[in-house]
Amino acid sequence: MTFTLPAPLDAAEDRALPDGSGLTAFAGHAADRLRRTDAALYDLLNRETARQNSTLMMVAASSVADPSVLACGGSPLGNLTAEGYPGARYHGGCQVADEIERLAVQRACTAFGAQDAIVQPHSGSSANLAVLTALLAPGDTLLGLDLDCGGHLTHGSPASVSGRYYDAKGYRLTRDGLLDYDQIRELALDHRPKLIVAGASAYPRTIDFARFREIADEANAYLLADISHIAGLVAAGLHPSPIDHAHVTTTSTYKQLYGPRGGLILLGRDARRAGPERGTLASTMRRAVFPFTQGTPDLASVAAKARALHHVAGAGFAELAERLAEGARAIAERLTERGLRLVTGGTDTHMVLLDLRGTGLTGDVAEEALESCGVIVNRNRVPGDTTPVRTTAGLRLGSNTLAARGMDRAAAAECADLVADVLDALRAGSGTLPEAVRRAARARVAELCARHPLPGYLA
Ligand code: DSN
Repeated sequence: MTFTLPAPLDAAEDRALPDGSGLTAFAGHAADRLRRTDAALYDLLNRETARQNSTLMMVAASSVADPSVLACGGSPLGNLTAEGYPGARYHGGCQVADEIERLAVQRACTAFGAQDAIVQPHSGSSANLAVLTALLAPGDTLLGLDLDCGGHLTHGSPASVSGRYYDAKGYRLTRDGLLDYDQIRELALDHRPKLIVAGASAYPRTIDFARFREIADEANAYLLADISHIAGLVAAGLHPSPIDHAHVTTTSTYKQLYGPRGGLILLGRDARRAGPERGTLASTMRRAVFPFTQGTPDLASVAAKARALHHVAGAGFAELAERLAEGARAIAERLTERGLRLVTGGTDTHMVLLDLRGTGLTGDVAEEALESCGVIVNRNRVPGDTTPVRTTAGLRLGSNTLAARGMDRAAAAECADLVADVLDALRAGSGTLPEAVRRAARARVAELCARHPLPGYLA
């Protein structure tokens, strides 16, 4: 691919907006400037927008942010350098940013019933690493769900700092793919970890955070709850909340919170208890983010979090969360009726994990065939999987974006039928999808997307 350098705007074109034009004019002006100065990038961004509009996003770790969230992220606030926290910055010019960050903190606390929140982490992973570095010394023991059983890289995988710099032990699942609290307790009492992580990237069932806290207390460990995948269900009261059970809770903001790329650290009843060194647990977490593991925050992203959290704390969010839980149940039921095997046999969340063992298919082949039809999912390892990580014996599906499109149970079941039809044809074709099946599936995707457009997006 060759690129030509964009031509600079001539003086007549390179005009500023008149004073008082406001953000609405700025956004249009900014996009127009991009179009005129960098057609290649402008076209790529347009293509990506069109792709999102015209495909069924069923990746469980994703969602779609309201355009007003994206507007915050693209605002001139992103120009501000502002290390520190509201009222205690290391740079001037932060009066407005301070108000915005305080608003984000207040909305995070309201949405989750938390006592305190840190809204600066650049991602869920950054939030987790900040917590680990604040509560553990290098070499200390932590106990998290094994990556192969659905844990996250930052929960102790040797591929991450969390497994390289700490002595990471992993708990596994029962034969039915469920968390085994007796085993977790046994491991906690044997290894005496300083921190236990409750949370997962690929676990479709309810997590008993109260039980985790009992185990952590018995083992004299901190409990970190990572609710990245289920934060929306937690906020809506459709999954038990860890906020007052865990010492610290983390989440990313771009999954079930329908927010920007970013993370949050939340504290409940333990916020004011003493931290491991000085100050409270809350002030320890604040220092853990800045200056310990991050520098300047992305305040445009903080504003976008504030916008998304306003929605999460608002009246309409429970309906959306209900729809995504219903949608996932409908997908699980329909796939089961169609003869496919699900890890744990179903779901309590937005997530459905398909176990492809015995079908002759692998996750990579299934993912690629579905994508060629406009259905976006991700290959995922399933408990007991012996395939390489980029092959996998499973698929992970989720309902976050379908719910945002307004899809009810029936529409979600249609999506599941589409998935099952493609997988059936792929099996019959020994891993090759017949062109006629692909064409028919694409037409169904186009029809579903047209019937349920992404709210607020360009058609
Ligand atoms: N944590 C990764 C996942 O679950 O896919 C990315 O968000």
